[in-house]
Amino acid sequence: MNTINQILTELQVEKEVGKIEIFGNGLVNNTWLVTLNNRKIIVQRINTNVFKHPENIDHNINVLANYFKKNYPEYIFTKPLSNKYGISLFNFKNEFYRAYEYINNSYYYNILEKEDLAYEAAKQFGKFTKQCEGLNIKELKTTIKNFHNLSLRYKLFENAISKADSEKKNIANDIIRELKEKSYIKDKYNLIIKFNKTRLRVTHHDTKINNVLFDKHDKGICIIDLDTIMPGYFISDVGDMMRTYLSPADENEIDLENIYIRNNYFFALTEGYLEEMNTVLKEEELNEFIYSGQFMIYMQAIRFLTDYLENDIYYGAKFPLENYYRAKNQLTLLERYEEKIADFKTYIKKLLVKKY
Ligand code: GN1
Ligand code: MG
Repeated sequence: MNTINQILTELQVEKEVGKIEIFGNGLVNNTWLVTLNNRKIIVQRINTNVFKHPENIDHNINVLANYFKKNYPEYIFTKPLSNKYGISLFNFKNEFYRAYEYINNSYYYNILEKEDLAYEAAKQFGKFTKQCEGLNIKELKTTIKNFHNLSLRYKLFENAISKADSEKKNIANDIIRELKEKSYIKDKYNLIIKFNKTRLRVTHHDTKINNVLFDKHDKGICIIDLDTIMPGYFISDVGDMMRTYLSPADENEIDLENIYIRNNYFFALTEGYLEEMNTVLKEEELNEFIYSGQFMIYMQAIRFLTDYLENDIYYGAKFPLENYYRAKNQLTLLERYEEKIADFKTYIKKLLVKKY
């Protein structure tokens, strides 16, 4: 019996499997859509090179599901399906799987073509963190240690440079230099942490646009891909939205001309997020709102280039230079973003005076 059938048996789901398709375009886990007679199920295998303790993911999702059930019963929190013993994480031949009910009539986007969607998505992520304010973050586990620790990511990047083969290094020479020139972004991160300029909350850490489900009227239904929910900083969530909502081209775009920043998407995501989070964030955190974009785009550029130098062991690659091109893409995005900082500062200042 194949694994997917085994999972369906565990979950006591009728087993007329019509179709099994690879689903979505996540870089880390494997995901399948299973179409049954009258329902659809998502099955996912957790990448244990990345998530060394899948039980921590399971723990966090259970804590959150209980918390929402008690405090926000209307909130749609996508919990995996459980078997009759309440277990939702299955170990088959040392690989970890879980399954979700597919949410009917839901849609996701890889690239945004309407700013209202940026507003909606940002509101979803803001609302999530805001509603979690009543939960003691000590109840949650860390699913990936140092996941968004930019200081450590920078060290790993330097380490990868020193170990990489010279041919690879030659190809990447210009990007390596430019990323090193931008290490002030990492220095700023160190200061923010050292002086406690932001505090830990429940954050998602992967707020890219395809992690929000929308209904047919483009209203946000819920957030998905909950594996990296853990204690973290709002700059991760806001920054990843800026990284993935502002440009009309995504991280896989090779033609750098297509990468530019759409101001109206920045305004929309800022409004959506702050409508929820303005009462939660402290003034000194609001001051770092724009820095979030630099923080996450820079970190992603470093992560892609580190992976290129380390022979694509983390993200994999569909062609030899894929992660190199992705790093180049993110560096371009960062440059375009930094050109807008002055405008965005003026906008935020006005917004805060006008609204909050
Ligand atoms: C990974 O697998 P996916 O696409 O959900 C990564 C994110 C990166 C993203 C870049 C656990 O997310 O941090 O931003 O790729 N997740 C992990 O596309 O490393
Ligand atoms: Mg993810």
